[in-house]
Amino acid sequence: MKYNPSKIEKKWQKHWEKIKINSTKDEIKGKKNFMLLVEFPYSSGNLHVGHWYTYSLSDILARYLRMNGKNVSYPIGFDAFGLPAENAAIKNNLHPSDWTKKNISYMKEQLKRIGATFDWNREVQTINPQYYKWNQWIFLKMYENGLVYRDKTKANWCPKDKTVLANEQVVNGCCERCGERVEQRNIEQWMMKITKFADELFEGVNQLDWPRPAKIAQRNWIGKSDGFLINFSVENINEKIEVFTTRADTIFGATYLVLSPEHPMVEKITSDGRRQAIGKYIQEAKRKTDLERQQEVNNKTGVFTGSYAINPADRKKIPIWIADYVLSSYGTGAIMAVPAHDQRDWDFAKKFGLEIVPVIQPKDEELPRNKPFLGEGQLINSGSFSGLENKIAVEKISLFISGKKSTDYRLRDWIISRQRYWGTPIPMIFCSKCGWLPEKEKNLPIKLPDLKNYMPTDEGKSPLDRAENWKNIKCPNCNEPAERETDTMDTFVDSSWYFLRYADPKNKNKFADNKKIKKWMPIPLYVGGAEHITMHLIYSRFIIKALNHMGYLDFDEPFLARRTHGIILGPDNQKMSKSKGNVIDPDEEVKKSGADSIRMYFGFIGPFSQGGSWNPQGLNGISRFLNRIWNFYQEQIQEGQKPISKKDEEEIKKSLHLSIKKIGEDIENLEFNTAISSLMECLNSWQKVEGKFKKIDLDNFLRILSPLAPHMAEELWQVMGNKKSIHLEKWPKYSEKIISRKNFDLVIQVNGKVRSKSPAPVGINEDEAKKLAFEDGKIKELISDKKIKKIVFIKDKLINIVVG
Ligand code: ANZ
Ligand code: ZN
Repeated sequence: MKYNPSKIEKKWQKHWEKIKINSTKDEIKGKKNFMLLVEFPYSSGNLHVGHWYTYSLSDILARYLRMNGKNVSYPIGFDAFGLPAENAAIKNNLHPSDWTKKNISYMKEQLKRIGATFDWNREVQTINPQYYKWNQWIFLKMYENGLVYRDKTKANWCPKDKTVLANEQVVNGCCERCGERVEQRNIEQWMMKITKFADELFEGVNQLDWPRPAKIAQRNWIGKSDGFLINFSVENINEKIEVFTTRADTIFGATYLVLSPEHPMVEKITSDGRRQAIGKYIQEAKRKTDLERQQEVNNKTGVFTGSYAINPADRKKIPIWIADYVLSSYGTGAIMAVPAHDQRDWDFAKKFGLEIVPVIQPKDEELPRNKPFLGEGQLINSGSFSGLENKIAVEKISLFISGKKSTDYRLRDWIISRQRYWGTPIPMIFCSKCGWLPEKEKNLPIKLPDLKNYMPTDEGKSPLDRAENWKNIKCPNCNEPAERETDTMDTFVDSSWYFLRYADPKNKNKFADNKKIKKWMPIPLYVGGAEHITMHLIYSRFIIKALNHMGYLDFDEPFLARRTHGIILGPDNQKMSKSKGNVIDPDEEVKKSGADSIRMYFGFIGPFSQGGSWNPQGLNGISRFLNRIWNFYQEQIQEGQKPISKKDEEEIKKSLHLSIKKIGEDIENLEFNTAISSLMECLNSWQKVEGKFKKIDLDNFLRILSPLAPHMAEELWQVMGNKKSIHLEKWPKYSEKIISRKNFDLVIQVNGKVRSKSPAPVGINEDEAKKLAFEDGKIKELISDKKIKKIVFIKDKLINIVVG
């Protein structure tokens, strides 16, 4: 029989579904639960190669863990609200609902074709009102607990997508979704108070088993800084300006102060002659994003206020400036500028001719003349502190000028309102008499109305504003006419807790039952892309901490371990894109080569964390390998073969057990490429041997093949006469003794002359050595009809057959 994947794969996929290999009970006696989480796909299109890569390789781990006694749930769902889906729908001239539903049903078929053992009973779709009801519920609970608030702030506005974006969704000043340059608009927004958890989010990273870059990205995003608050009094005005600095040691070099244009004291300290210039400057600063303000390296702008402050260290008079390189949203919105030791301050001082006073002398070198010195050294020009190591001076100086210890974070609160249609309605009501009121819990879910015209508007209003019947309601408080909030939620709210729902996807009374959550959470392993290193992972950690803080969860980190997968590039080593014409259609590939070949090829392409480039030859190589396995078993089941020799059996067992060990370890470490190499080595050494193999060895080989090529392994398993599914089998045990067994070349002599050599395990006895010698073809011939007179055996060396 020939290997025909398209014939066997469908058959087994149906069978597995029937015998429920993949649907997990909440509890199985004697087994530990393990929820293997993979990021659920956006349903803005079909599955692309990247999805297939992640989902099929993670499935290898899921199957392996099942064989190793874990009660594994491998759930999946669809992240179906949001900008990308809505934009794609508009482009395709379909209602977002029709578009996403169509995608979901096609994606489901695709997911089944990979042969992945997804736990379909736990499927979640974020567009299901029974799902987003809990977005609304979480929002209301957070509102009750002061973790949601409304504020008019400078927000990032994407002119193309016509919506506000969170800071995390702005990459280098552009919309993360469409690449358009983001503008600043002052809009009232719903915000989630992620900053309340800044320290917990920062410290919590330490205990996580995550890739280093992911941990670093989390810490950088939160941006914790330990420093001091220092007061500068203003000359002739009874006011103090507080600055935040991490470098109290440099205070004797502070030659001017800078306030951000938004600083509340600007008005007060501006001298009359400077008022006009300052007013104009403030207007200009308003148009820039924080990022632009920080990036303007060569073009620092600013204006002098006309006022002076007193440096508390040496009582010197220093000018107070206003400049937009100081942000209002960080520290106190005011700085002491030390141009000799800070690049931004240096640029500014050079441009405006301000004084530069060096206060740190580097150890064995001169102070640079045309740039600031940023390193460590000894204090100079610093009164009684001169001579101290600058690091040691930090605490001493801050004591001297009565600075207050203070920690600051770069993290900003999360703006979650979007002026777009395709999202969860925000469950708030505005009454002109009573103000903002939360929707009653019993009215949830507030369903997204079906709108014919869902196109975004230019004036920053949500399309839901057109849903008159939906929008206009009675105030729950005074019964007068009131209006629903028409903004919808950022999709990242939907995905910040979806994994909780996997524990109990159909629950009507809670986002998930506590007992069930306990059985599965926190998630032991989360597999996903490097692009989610901040947004999704920060938001999820935040929402879990918030739920924990409000008493709804008893853990506060959702993902104990995280592994990142690489990406699959096109055959030309470029990122796949339609315009480059290098897109690989996984459906076509599966049709041609079968899911098992694709799975194994993905595994083989490179380390999972790095991905690799698609190479048709590589895929052919894997298909040939699978064919070799197939043909090997076809030969093995034929009748009338001689059993293999004892010696060969030793070799067979050794390479098999080595593979059992290696493949197991590799799969656990998500190193599928080396696992597959080891399987190849095993088959290579097996194919050097002729004769009928022992069934137990043949069965064990299929067991270790089964997570990698589940369909073929199942088919051959049945061909071998086994009845139950191979995917209910245990991972075989290897024997350390067999693996570590060493071979030596047993020298075989006849009448004292070396006639042959045979690999033999170290320590074999005379009888075993005799057997090996008599099995040897050459020796057999030489002694065929002769009489054996004597045998000389030297352990671990030689055997000499004396014949007459
Ligand atoms: C004096 C000084 C001297 C500073 C020196 C740095 C170097 P990190 O570490 O990122 O937290 N800073 C404070 N508030 C700011 C704001 N709102 N906008 C822009 N810059 C601000 O940075 C802390 C440093 O950033 C602070 O320490 C302050 O400058 C500046 F040789 O104070 B430093
Ligand atoms: Zn009212």
